[in-house]
Amino acid sequence: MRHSAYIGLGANLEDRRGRLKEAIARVEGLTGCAVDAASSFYRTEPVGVEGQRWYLNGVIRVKTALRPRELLHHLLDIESVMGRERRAKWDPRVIDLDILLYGDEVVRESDLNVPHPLMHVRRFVLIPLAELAPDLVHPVLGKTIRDLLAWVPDDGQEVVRIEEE
Ligand code: A4P
Ligand code: MG
Repeated sequence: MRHSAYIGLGANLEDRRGRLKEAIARVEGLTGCAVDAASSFYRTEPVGVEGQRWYLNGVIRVKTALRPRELLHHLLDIESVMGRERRAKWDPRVIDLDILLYGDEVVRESDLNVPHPLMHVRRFVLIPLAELAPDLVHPVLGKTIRDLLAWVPDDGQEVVRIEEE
């Protein structure tokens, strides 16, 4: 498994914790992909949308032999078997799986953007990511995750770590 990638997980419909755990197990079950580390889960204030239920978010690190596009297709498959319906952009969702980082690679294509173009302004991404890799350097911005986090204002972006039961 040559590459290290970080995947952001989010859910804001029923049984959010169960959905995140199920998604992690499904990623672990992919051929050519092993889950190397998982962050805590966090209750997070919805960002960019009004009136939605709070999300549960987390981040995992995988070691993978899959190329970014192959990984994306597998993640989209997992979302769909888990019952995600795509209606409007940023609708509430049973599960959302985003490739945040894939090694130092930069991909800017219509259907695949890595690093995720909004990750550096989102506390619900940076806080769990900083748990796994505070000193990791963002390949485009050239700053560590810890530094990026220090610059993001926390108003409207409350993030609360939840304890494991
Ligand atoms: N796509 C492009 N780049 C990527 C990537 N790096 N990883 C394309 C995954 N997918 C990527 O995504 C639409 C298309 O994005 C995919 O088919 C893929 O080709 P989608 O998941 O269907 O649509 P979406 O989730 O509505 O859009 P997107 O851009 O994934 O939204 P985000 O960025 O996930 O934002 N607030 C809190 N607190 N927590 C959240 O998790 N999430 C969102 C959605 C808004 N507010 C939130 C949260
Ligand atoms: Mg998504």
